Amino acid sequence: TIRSLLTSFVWVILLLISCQETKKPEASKKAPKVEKPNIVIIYADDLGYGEMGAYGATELKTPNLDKLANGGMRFTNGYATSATCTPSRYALLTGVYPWRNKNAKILPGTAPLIIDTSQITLPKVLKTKGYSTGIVGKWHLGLGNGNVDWNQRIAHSPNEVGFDYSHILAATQDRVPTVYIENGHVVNLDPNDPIYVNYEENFEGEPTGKDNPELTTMKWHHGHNNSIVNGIPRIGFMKGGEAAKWSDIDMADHFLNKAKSYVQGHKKNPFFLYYALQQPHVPRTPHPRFVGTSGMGPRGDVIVEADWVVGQFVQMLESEGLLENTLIIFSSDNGPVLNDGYYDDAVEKVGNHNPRGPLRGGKYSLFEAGTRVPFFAYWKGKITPGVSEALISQIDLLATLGSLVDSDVKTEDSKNLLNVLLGDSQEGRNHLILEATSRTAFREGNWVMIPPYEGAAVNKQVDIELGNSKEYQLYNLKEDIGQSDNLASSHPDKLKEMIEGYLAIRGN
Ligand code: NG6
Ligand code: CA
Repeated sequence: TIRSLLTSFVWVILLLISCQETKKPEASKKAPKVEKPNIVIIYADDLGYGEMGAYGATELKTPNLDKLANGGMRFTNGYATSATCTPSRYALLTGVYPWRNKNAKILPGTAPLIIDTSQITLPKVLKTKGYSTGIVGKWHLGLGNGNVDWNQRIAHSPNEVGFDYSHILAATQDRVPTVYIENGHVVNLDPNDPIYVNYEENFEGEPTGKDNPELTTMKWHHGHNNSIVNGIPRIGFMKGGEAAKWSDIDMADHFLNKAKSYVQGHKKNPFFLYYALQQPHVPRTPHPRFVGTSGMGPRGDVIVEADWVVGQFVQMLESEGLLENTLIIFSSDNGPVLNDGYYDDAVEKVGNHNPRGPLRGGKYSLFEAGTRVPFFAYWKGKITPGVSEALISQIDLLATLGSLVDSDVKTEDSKNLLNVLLGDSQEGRNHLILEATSRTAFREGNWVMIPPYEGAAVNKQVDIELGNSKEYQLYNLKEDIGQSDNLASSHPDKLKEMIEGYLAIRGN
């Protein structure tokens, strides 16, 4: 009988094993769809939560963006890590919270590269899986080692942190050097007219916005009164490099053409393109064919222009037969600002358009509009159109896209939210640290806690509430998306829990 017991035992084991084997294919069906699509991240500069039709804009027409947003997974709780550019871009590419790096602040055009060349980056991860990697557009993460000779190859550029190809503007459209840089070389530089850049002092004899207003076609409101290029006074001083200077009004077309030719040159293998638009950051310089199209002055016009370039880019993917095999992610590096330093009618002509949507604050702010931004993923035939309330941050793209290409790359801060991105799950992050000009706040579930900060409540120059208060602030975003009702004193237990959660990540 022991024998018969043993035989039945063996049978049971065999049965179990065979069951498991027949189950396997089913299980893998449920796993995230792992293929190797091309990946494109289109990243706007200072585009607010309420600036696209798909996010509730009524006055501004963004048909091309809306088509992608409504045809993909559109996030209503999608965040940039920060309320300014450099830190958000740092997190997007490295998967590391920018407040962990003291250099991740708005950078001058002469700042050294702030990503360590040995650090993990999104393009590096994709490269290990056979991707070609390119960046076209705004960089703003520093170049060189702090003492760049712009007339030589710049040794520390996007190419040293994972991009095979780069065609960039160094910092911002309002900062010198106002030239394009391709794979570390200033484009169109005439060796007989070398280029020099300095953020401390002017070069002798060079006009500035401050001293030569008669030479400017755009007037500065605050900052922006150093070297004048194309009639626009900039931040920082520059000399020489005449032939290399970009044309502001042609910038959108210029980057679009570079983005298109990058794709066309790399379509045989999977590619990753980081297409970083310059709009609607200042100076707002729409191409003449977009002037007047929004009725809101240059700021609205460059958003219409940005929408158009996205439409053109997608049309190219379609005509190349690449649309079904390309995942497109769209977002913005921080929230909106109207007057960011030039008199350009942004405030005067905004009319009924509400760049921040229902949110409070804007660029530079710890309130929601600083960091909550348009965020959607479009993948024709793969992502079923929908709206997701899941909490997701750009910092998660490293682990998420890593997972998509079958890499198990991890950082402490980046979460693999592939199922969320593809719409198979609504379970996003539990919590997120929000950052604005080195101040931080904590979101957990639907609650957000802003610790006390010294400093002005409002930045008067840009007319934005920064989120500073001497008191703790606690908001329930589910009931109060506009953050009008501070519940800190009426909900002491919740406040305590939020402070503990915050300190556990942020440290004391
Ligand atoms: C600020 C500039 C602002 C903009 C910003 C960077 C002044 C007074 N203001 O210092 O115009 O350039 O930096 O914007 O100079 S960001 O989107 O790149 O972070
Ligand atoms: Ca920005």
